[in-house]
Amino acid sequence: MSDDKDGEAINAKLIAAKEKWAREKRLITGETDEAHVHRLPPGQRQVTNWPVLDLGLMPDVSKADWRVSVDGLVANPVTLNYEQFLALPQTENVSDIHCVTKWSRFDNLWSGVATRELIALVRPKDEARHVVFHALDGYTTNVTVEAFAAEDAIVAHMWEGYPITRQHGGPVRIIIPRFYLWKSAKWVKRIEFSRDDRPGFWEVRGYHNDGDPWKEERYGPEK
Ligand SMILES: Nc1nc2c(c(=O)[nH]1)N[C@H]1C(S)=C(S)[C@@H](COP(=O)(O)O)O[C@H]1N2
Ligand SMILES: [Mo]
Repeated sequence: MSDDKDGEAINAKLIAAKEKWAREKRLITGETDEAHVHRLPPGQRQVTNWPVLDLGLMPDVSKADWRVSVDGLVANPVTLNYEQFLALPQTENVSDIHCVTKWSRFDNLWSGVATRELIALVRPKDEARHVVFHALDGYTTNVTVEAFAAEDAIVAHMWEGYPITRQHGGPVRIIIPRFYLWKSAKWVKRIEFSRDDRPGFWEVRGYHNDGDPWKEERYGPEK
């Protein structure tokens, strides 16, 4: 009997505590960003490996032979070799990647050059609105200059502290975490600023032009 009473007393205490939390709105973070409320975009599942997806050509370029041009509608076009690329200010960031084939991988550590650093170097002209990535396998993909300039966008040469492998686009690839991974060109050789939008390899084959995983922009509007 007295056990029951103790139990009730404890319950009443717990309930009162939770009621107090509710009144105080305890545990509410104030974050309204979708990415923090639901970390997995709609239709995605989490993986812990890193699948390889590409056209299957897998260019094999050594660091000694690798070059990247950043050009088009810019005041100061440049072509950098690997050594010059590494001499630019380096940055690290952590981001989640989301593939249109429905896998997402959380917490990837990238090292490389922030896209903002490249923008500061080449100084895009006012008319530049779009960026086209050209890769060594002939692949292209397009983003807006605004998307290219995102704080977490990076021209990466390391993943988790290791050089990015050939399979994943090494020596150097683009990472733009806010879009599906098809926007992140592997084996990048040219970053071109342009006035007009130029849909890339998958964008002209039915993929969405923007590719925001949070809006599930997998495929483009019907034509
Ligand atoms: N150069 C190049 N970049 C590319 C591709 C490609 O075929 N060639 N495929 C894209 C697609 S569709 C995806 S899903 C991602 C896959 O990157 P991962 O193989 O490192 O996972 O690379 C993107 N970047
Ligand atoms: Mo993809």
